[in-house]
Amino acid sequence: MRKTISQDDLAILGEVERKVLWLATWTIHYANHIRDSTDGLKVGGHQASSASLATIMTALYFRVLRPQDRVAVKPHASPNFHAIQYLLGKQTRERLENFRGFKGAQSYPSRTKDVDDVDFSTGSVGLGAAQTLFSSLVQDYVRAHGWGLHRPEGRMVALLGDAELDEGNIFECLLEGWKQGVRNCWWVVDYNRQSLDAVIREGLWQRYEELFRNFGWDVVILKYGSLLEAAFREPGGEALRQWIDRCPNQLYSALVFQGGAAWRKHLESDIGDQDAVSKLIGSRSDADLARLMTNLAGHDLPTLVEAFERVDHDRPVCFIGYTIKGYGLPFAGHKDNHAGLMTTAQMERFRQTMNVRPGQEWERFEGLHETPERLQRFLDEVPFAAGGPRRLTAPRFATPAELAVAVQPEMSTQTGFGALLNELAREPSELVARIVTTSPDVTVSTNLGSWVNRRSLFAREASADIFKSERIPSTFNWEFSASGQHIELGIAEMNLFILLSALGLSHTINGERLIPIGTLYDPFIARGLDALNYACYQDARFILVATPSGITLAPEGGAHQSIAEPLIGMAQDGIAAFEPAFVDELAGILAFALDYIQKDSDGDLSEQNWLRDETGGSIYLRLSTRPIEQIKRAMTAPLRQAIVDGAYWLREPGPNCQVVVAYAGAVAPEAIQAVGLMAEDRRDVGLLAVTSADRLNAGWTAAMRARERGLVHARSHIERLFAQLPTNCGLVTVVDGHPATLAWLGSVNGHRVRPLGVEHFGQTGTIADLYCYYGIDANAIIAAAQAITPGAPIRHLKAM
Ligand SMILES: Cc1ncc(C[n+]2csc(CCOP(=O)(O)OP(=O)(O)O)c2C)c(N)n1
Ligand SMILES: [Mg+2]
Repeated sequence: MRKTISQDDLAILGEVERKVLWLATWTIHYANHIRDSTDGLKVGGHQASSASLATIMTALYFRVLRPQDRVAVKPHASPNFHAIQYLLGKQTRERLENFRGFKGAQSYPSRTKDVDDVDFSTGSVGLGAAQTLFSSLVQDYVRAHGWGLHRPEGRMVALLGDAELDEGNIFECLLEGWKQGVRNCWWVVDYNRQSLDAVIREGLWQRYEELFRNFGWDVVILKYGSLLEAAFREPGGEALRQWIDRCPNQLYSALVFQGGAAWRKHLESDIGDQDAVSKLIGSRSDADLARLMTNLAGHDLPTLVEAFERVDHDRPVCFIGYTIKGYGLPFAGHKDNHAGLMTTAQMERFRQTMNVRPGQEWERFEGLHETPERLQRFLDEVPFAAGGPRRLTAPRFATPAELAVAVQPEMSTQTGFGALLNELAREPSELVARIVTTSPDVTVSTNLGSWVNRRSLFAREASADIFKSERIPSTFNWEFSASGQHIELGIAEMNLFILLSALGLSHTINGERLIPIGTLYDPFIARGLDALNYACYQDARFILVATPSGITLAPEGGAHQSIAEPLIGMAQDGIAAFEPAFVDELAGILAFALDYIQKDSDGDLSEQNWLRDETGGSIYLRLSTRPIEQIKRAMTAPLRQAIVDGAYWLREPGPNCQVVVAYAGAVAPEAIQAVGLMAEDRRDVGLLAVTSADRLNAGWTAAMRARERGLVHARSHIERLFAQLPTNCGLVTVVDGHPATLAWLGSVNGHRVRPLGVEHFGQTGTIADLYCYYGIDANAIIAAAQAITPGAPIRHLKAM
């Protein structure tokens, strides 16, 4: 349905646009020149970038968007967003005054740090746009399963800078979106032809247009505004159009910066003395000529509103909106304007042109022509803001205390994971119905195959497995249906993490909770790391299962063998990392994980529980393909708790303990063997099974901080475990990963420590070859123990 905007509505929208530009510009100026508490780090990139998007954002937020729509805002347009929310009464003056300050409005829109309803956190360019695409897919997933149908379908909208399209993840997600039939997704490109350093290449829009069309998107090029379009219809207008169409980006930018007289000079000398067009140019003052020549569609409200409202389908749309970086400000168009900041004198002039009286800078309606009553009525009726809280909530699903799994005498954690999911897949519970698995082309090799056989693949349109209908035997049944619970992705790991981010925010975006589980090979976490970081930053909730891992993946060799990932697991905020050795441990951790990812983190974090478990988070399980002998034991509640807290004594150290071996993950057999072989030569040896270096470390750090703040009784799990250890015993730690993962254990009580692990790229070989070569086998553990503890030589130590 084509709607046209009335002159009345247009007038008021124009007033609002002025106000958005003013408030965003003033907010940045205030932070730098008035509050002046930015530690010398002046705001770069905000003033010009915000001005570039001010009109587009005004058209969207105050006219086009609906409460069910969700938006990812280009990082440097954050001041516009906060200004818009301020006008709508959702942002405070204090926070604007404190823009970029401690607890003030954030430099880049942040779901977790801002209070004004940011839908998606942005900052790392390219990720916000992809987040909207995957959020559209998640919305479809949710609705295809029959959930949330009482709510209207929303559009997922990204406002992105033209230089963001340089990021590879953009293309990865476009391809995936095409495969999955993405709908209801709008990308609005702020085509100001400037990035941070430079003016961009000529004709990029054509590349974009072809690219988006190839991926099935509708492309709407918004080039000229209504003034220019009207001028083109005047006599001589066609010559003007040809000139501007051919004008190189650099020259156009330079003329924008220089203003009316420069436009006239160039136009006259380029077009020459042609009657009609000379008249067209000559009839305008310098100021009018400048206004005409900079009247690009991205700064023209009627054109924008009309273009947005004309869309009457749910196919994805890319709008390429021509804009001017710094539009309306003195450095408009200047190629160095990214970090440009208006001087106090320039701001003073701008204040006057905006009719803002000194001291009235924060007044919402100051300097506008419409009456405050009329403006307020308009704001009260803005459709986008009419829907109540934008953050939705969803109830938690009850989780079982224990998960069923048949533990074989020998088993790997990866096999255990497959078996656990296979068992879960049989259960008709609500929780299991909400599980959605996904994997970047490693579904079968990460052992999700039997889960997928039972729960099938998701697609909005069903399709049969031809191998099955042709009766060709196959272990896997790849049937697609709208009720399927596995989303099969192409190999791009960035897409995995952005999809997990979108799935993991479904409770708050769609009001429907999902339990996302994503699998990939451990080394390829690095491939999607920034997307993982942003997923965690916006508090998305998911379980990441990374397998295989480490040099234990022996024959695969070299860089396929992950080294740094345990440290990533420790250092990455928002995700708790585990590396179990035994399948019963994994079962306990997975049961914990299903509950943990559903906990909510509203309100201040309490340090009552040193692991901040009350706030929940995501989970990372580092698993292995190495089958190891399982321990026959009954799982007790205290053992389960210790596993979840990060460690337990597999063999308690005696009162005269000389050595403790602390291991994590697949090297358990080596640690167990080494302890057995040392027993005759070292007293009371202890064996510590570490299931989560991350949580052990986090609890320890938090408890120390709490004690320093006066909570003298604060104790962490590792401090309790080490409480009885003699001070002079030695500590050997071993992990198939970087040795720093466990090396810190020596600092807990000041024990001498020898950390074993892998510091250099892997090799092809057998597990035995590699454990020996990198020094994480039983012999290396014994050698380390001998080196750091006094006493007779350990008899079983082979000559190395
Ligand atoms: C992944 C990433 N790399 C680099 C940056 C630093 N950076 C911030 S904005 C920007 C250029 C943005 O250009 P564009 O997207 O065209 O937006 P504009 O400044 O024109 O508004 C760069 C390189 C970033 N934020 N994220
Ligand atoms: Mg740009």
